[in-house]
Amino acid sequence: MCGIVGAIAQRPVAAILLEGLRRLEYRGYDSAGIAVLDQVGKLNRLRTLGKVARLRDEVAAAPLSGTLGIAHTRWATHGEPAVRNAHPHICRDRCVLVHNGIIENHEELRREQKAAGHHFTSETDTEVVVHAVYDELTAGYPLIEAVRRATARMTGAFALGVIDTQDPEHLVAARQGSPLVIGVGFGEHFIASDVFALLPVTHRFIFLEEGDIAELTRDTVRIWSRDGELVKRPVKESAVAADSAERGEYRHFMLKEIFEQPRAIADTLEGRLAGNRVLPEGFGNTAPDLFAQVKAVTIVACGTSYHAGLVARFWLESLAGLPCTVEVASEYRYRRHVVPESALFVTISQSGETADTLAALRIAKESGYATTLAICNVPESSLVRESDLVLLTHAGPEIGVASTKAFTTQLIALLLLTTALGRYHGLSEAAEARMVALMRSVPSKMEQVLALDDRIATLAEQFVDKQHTLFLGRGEQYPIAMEGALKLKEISYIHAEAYPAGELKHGPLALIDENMPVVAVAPNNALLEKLKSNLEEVRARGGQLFVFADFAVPLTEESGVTVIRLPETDDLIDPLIFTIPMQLLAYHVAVLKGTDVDQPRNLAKSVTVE
Ligand code: HGA
Repeated sequence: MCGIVGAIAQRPVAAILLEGLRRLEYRGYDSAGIAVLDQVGKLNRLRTLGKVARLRDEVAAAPLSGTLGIAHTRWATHGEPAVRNAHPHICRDRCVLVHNGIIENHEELRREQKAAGHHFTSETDTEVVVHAVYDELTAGYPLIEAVRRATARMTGAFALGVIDTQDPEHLVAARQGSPLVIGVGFGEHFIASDVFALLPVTHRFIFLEEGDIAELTRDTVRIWSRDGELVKRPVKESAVAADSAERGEYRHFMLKEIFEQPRAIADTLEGRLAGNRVLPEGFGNTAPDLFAQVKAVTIVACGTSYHAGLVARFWLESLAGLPCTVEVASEYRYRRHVVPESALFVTISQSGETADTLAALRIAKESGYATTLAICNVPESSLVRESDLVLLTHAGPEIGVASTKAFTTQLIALLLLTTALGRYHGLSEAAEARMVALMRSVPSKMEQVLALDDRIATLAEQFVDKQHTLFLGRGEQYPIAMEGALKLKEISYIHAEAYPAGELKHGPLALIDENMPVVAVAPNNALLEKLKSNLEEVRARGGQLFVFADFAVPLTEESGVTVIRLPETDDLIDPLIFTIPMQLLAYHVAVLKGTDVDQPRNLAKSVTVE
């Protein structure tokens, strides 16, 4: 959420900053801004409402020259999306900064600063930071010290890029609770919210740690830790290709990412299997010993990742025999909990920077969990760095705000976890071999489902004019129904809810009429007969049913009942296979409705604020 980019170079930086913003746009896109210090020390700032392309057009019309600058793409937390609230924020033409995060004590600081004579031009929490840094600069402190002193008074989360217009030789960056990387070039240095922003200019990165403050010149980077010590952080080479976040021939990133799932699953399995077995070492060298001691599992995550956790609960309890609880991180972090004995604490997050999930992990570490494990798509993320064990999903960059391939790779990672843990809890070798074979079959089954794209595109026409949709599933398909409903509401703005089908008659059945399409996820499993009865309850009340069922399911199409046939699979991998038509349905409905599929309104990816 909110994208930051900054540069100090010997060449003009405006184009680099704008390209960085374009690559960060998935993080926020309600407004954007750029500030560049020109050769004569004059600061030029441009801010626009809406997407980065608009800012780019304005810069094209009024070019910005200069070799030191910062830029920002915003996802508003405090103050409506408006030009006056867009970053960079400036104090008295001297101090300029961009911010990602939330300053929790901004009201108190604002009161003080107003009393001291500062004039506020925005409703953002951010503005108190720029005034505070200004006060320290005018008290005579150099920029790095001014930022340190000012941020010492801030509570909450921030990643900052700061410039003093009277000091064109320095760019200062600070990180506390929001991600920030430094890009290392030759005679130039950069900052950004993630590595993708900077891939066109460098592949060498320093990942700032919590509490770090960095001072960048064209030739040097100096970093101080939260204790004020000058520290050395390693420079890491990124293997990610600069074009890995490009859309290619696809109309939307989301569609590209849906179609990438077979490859993403194969990549996530690679190196994690040996013959018929899962390699527990894939979770870390100490994993075999730690897994042997695990007696319970707690999973904490947000949004789509939470749905992955809910599926995993079925697997962990039924296959590994381990009690498992799953909770959304924003709830978990604010309640008292009982820590089960010898429990494994699992976090799931695409970005590894999800603020609530990260906070939950920190609480868990202090409250006595035996081991922590992160399932994550970004190797250098905070979640990965702070967990004992890690299983990286190899989904590649996911740019569409609605998560697709990150979800299914999380599911396969959780199946690997179930199998690895199961080994120490009574899962037989034969059962493990069967699970491994099924995992290996997922990519080809997914290819078969993707071939239904045209059929689902046609089906989508029946949803376009609807206000609501109900999704039904039972067992491990209930979280898949939840995920289907989430996808539909995120990108098509149709109100959608999921229910475990058995709950229908306890309330939601009252909603059923000819205007309420009902989507059911119906693999051929032990709960099928129960689900069929639930579907009859809908039909009897004139509801319009759309059933995604595998070939073996004895269901016939008739008036009011549309059946979409999927390849026959096995219970174990059904959640991965049945997710795909849910994604395609949401995608095609959104395209027909003409919404902004990759950047739906009000949302942003990588939720780094609470
Ligand atoms: N609080 C600041 C920055 C928002 C942000 O980081 N969003 O993810 C603002 O509202 O401008």
